[in-house]
Amino acid sequence: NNAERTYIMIQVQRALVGTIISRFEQRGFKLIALKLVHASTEHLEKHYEDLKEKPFFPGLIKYMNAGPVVGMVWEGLDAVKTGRVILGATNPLASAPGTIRGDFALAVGRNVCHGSDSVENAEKEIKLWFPEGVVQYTDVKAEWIFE
Ligand code: YYY
Ligand code: MG
Repeated sequence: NNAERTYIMIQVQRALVGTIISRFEQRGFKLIALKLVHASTEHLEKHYEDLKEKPFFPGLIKYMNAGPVVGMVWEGLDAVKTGRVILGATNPLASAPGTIRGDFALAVGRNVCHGSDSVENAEKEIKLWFPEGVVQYTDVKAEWIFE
């Protein structure tokens, strides 16, 4: 699906915002929403609600609330799965070099970025972070990227 959307979120403190945006731009995705926020714990608990029984949940919320994040929505062919490939495996130990986590992270609890894991969760996350909606425009490079 050429119009699939994924929600990608990055920790600002590692100073990788530009790098991560570049990788999604260069791959051919279309940026349709972006914001810099210091998310509340309540908001983050909603975002990660599927994980609330996990032992690492409190640490995860604390880490994501410790500084600002950039949240964005990228659109394009298989955006959810390809977005996850660009980010790498959850545990940086298993992330291939060339991925965000494989290049810039070592510890699972400090793995820099979030990416939606299914189309259904992407839709939920996009609504949660961008209740005002995304930006509509024509991606002029699209016909050079999609058949
Ligand atoms: O989707 P993804 O971010 O790759 O992993 P999730 O299973 O959704 O977990 C979210 C987040 O929680 C993960 O990126 C790091 C953290 N985490 C952790 O600190 N320790 C674990 N054993 C598993 C996940
Ligand atoms: Mg996840």
